[in-house]
Amino acid sequence: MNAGRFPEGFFWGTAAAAHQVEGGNHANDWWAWEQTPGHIKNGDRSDPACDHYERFAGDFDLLQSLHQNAHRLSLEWSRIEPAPGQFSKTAIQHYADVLQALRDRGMEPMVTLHHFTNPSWIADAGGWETPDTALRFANYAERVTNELGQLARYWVTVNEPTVIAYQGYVRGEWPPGKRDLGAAARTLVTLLRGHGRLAFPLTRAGHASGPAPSQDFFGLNYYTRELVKFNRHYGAELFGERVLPVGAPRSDLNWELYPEGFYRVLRSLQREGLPIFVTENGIADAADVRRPDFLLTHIGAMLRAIHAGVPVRGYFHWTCFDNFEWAEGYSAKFGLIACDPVTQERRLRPSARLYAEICRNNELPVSVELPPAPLGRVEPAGPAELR
Ligand code: GCO
Repeated sequence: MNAGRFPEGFFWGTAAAAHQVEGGNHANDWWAWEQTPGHIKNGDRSDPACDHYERFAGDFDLLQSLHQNAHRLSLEWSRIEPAPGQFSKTAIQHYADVLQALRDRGMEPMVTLHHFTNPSWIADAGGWETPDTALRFANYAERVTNELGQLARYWVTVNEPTVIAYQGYVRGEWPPGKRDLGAAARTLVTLLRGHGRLAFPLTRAGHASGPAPSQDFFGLNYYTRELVKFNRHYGAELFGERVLPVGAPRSDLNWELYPEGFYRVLRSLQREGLPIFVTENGIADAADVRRPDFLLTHIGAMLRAIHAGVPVRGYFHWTCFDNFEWAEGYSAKFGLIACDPVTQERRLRPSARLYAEICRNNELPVSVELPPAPLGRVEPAGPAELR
């Protein structure tokens, strides 16, 4: 039913974030957070991660050989602006080299300006709870886009602002480790202001006269659905207790695998009338037993949405290499390619080859039926269900 070709020029790639792959990021709030026992599973730390800061050229060779024609990455603010107003020429040149390396390999870069980490000096000044952070973020972003704007056409301002607020200020499991709904709300407002401040110079819409929207495409990160049921003991989470359908297929992190939801979200974005990029979609699956089916059913759902007229322009699988998965450390394996943080050996999982076939042919090789969604009895999602 869903076999078929994707539109010409469709972007196929993977997504990653600086702190999760680079190694050596010691000047941000996450590195400080990682030093406290109990914060990260197994006491893991983000250095060395995939040592991608040093190995990016070889890594891109590998992704290119897998027929990927695009790549989403993030810039590490704390490297670029290690102290207020002091910009590192070395770091900016490094990212220029990274973007040029992608271009040289025929891979379109998509650049995220903020992917969860804050320079230590931003965290010390109150992080995103402080209204000034919006301005500081805009200053950094303006400098970066001035210097690197010629090398990338696609820019993402802030990755998953709601996750920052939820994990850092509602659940308190990420820095700054607060449980305070008011702080979460303030954080969201500042993140939105930061986005708004710099989106207006960045977007094509910003050059038009009159009121302008603050984006010229949608970036969708889709992993799972979350079902909640009312529970009066869950005040801190707005009375929503997470539940999972009994018997539903799950990832290693206990996230339900639900491709139908991917289709539905894509359809719901159609009315916005903007191009859509799937900026993340993936699964923690160390054994790679569920990932092949995950790829086929989710890419099938995306193709079905395209056939229904949804303007999806590209798909970035999360992720290329197993990497530092925040509070889960190295225990959650999202990579198409396994990466050992000790030996730095890269090893292709079978899914990497399946995805390469899809990228090479710009086509879904088989007809995929979406599995029926179990929705009858539910059970508590359990502690592994972090978001
Ligand atoms: C997020 C991030 C990624 C994660 C990925 C898997 O969604 O939290 O953008 O940094 O690693 O989603 O959890």
